[in-house]
Amino acid sequence: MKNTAQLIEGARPPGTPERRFGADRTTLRAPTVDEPDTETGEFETVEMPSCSTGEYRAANAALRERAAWFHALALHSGDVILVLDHRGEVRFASGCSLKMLGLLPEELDASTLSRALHPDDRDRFARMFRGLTGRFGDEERIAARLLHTDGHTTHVELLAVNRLADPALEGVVLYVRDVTERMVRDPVTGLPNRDVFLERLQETLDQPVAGFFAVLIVQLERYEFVRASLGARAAGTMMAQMAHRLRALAGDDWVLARVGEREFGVLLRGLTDPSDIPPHADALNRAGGSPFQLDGTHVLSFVNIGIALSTRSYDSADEVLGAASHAVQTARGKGGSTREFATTRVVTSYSARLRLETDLLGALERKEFSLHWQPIAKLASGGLEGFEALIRWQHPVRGNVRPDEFIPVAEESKLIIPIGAWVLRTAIAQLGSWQRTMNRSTLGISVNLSPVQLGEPELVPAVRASLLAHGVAADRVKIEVTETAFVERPEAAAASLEALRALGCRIAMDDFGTGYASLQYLTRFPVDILKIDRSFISGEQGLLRSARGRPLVRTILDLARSLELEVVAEGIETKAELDIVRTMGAQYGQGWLLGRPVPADDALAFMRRIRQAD
Ligand code: G
Ligand code: G
Ligand code: MN
Repeated sequence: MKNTAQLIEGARPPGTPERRFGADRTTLRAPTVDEPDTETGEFETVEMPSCSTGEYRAANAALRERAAWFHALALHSGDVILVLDHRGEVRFASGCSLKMLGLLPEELDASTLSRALHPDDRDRFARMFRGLTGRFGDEERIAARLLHTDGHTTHVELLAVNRLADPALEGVVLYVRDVTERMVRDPVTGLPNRDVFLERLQETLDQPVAGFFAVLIVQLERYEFVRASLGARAAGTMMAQMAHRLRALAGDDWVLARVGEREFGVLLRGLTDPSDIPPHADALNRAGGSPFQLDGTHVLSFVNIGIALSTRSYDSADEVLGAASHAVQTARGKGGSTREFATTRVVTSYSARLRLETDLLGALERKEFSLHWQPIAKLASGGLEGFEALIRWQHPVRGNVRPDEFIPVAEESKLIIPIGAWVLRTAIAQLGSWQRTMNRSTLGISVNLSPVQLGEPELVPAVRASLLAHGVAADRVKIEVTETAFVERPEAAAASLEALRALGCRIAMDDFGTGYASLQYLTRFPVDILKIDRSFISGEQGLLRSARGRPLVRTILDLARSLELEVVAEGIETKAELDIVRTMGAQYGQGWLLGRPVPADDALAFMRRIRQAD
């Protein structure tokens, strides 16, 4: 690099105006060019002493020849060099720099560099350049990205040297070093690094394909112990050996990376069934379980795995990785080679989350929760089937906090267990009271259950106790669960739902159609009712807005009929939507057209009104 730096100082692109050398600048030296003179075999410098016109001309010719020689050398050298004028316009580019940018020599123009710099790097470069042009002889180093004409990005380190006041050059020389490899690859394991993983993950989020994806974080245990006892090199070897095992397991479509000091990231794409994941997780577990050979010793270790599924809606790659990291910590907390699904998006910042969690802790005692009730109609007769209970939280400072915001936090902290128990108790008590007031024992309710509540031993006894206490028949209570419950806790979900059903409750699959592999679950789990997600009724994919809307809803209804399931169409907002789902044969409907969620008193008033109308 240094050699070429000095080389270029002597180079002058052909066609540029000849420069005069002042008395004190009569020598053009190429001191470290280790190229002997072809004739004498000696290293030479071109001397230009003060001289006569004839001598001067001869020397000048020699110089020009030499300049052409240097120029050709620079042009064909393996180095990536650009020479910019004081405005930052390209005056010279070596062949390699053209190759790096994907340009033909004739495509080079003054603005080549400003176009080739990644848009996010242009300002920074310009600022550096402006600063540098005022300081002759100074150099600046800056990291940037260059865009190839085929669209790919090269990570480079730029060394800019100000030779503007050097009459032989009158430019800023830019040496470009490709550091892509270093930027994208972890040198210890040879795997792509965290940045690359996040980039690929973001691409996957941005361009959804069929199926869903999962991010698994594999955390190697005993890494710290190895580092502390055998040293950093041994710890690196341990990671490298683990990486080797992971590569052997990786399918073609896996994205595998080192995402942390002792964490690997695995991105599995194009999954069609969540049951695809456990075998992979088991294989990863086994890979971590065989001994590592470190400095002649065998070290036994194991891994913990955190899993985030795209079935929960994440906005950014960071968020997915955060959720999987969080899950790995939970898994670790349980001790000994476990895996854990992320139960939630990790909400905003930890401090905000913690505050919310602290507030939630006292919310039950302070009686800040209430239930709102949204009517569910029988579509054939237009009569009232019942209500869905929807929790509301009146926060003392923040006011009304949406369930979408606090339920995930409650799930993660397991506070959803007492909160969910309160919802069930309160909802069943309310139903008992309404049935008596309205003298209508057929009135029903739906209660949403979090996956976290499934598997909780107190769940079923508590429901049974409430039903008895309020004289409510179990078949008037529907338990709504989302597909997530089946994915994340299949055994617990199946056991709890079977027990609730044995009690006489009915099970509804909520938000049906938004997940995947739903069909399998319908046969594997006890389900009585499908709630078609509102996005298929009134959303973008809905009945009136998308050509796919109607066939989709019709297919779900056909499926439900053949499996003898009842269907609730959610999100009915207009008369047109109501007519369509009714004609298609959905038994029940729910949505703003039929009634918004309202407090219990309003729900009672609503019942009285429609009874009068009957
Ligand atoms: O009301 P709406 O904004 O009301 O509800 C938002 C989400 O919160 C819905 O997906 C709904 O299923 C969920 N939700 C509402 N009430 C409860 C509840 O009592 N328990 C659980 N687990 N989820 C609820
Ligand atoms: O996930 P679940 O089905 O439990 O969600 C119920 C949520 O749907 C509540 O937030 C409720 O307020 C909302 N909701 C109910 N009916 C409609 C509707 O017709 N349109 C829209 N956009 N949301 C609705
Ligand atoms: Mn629901």
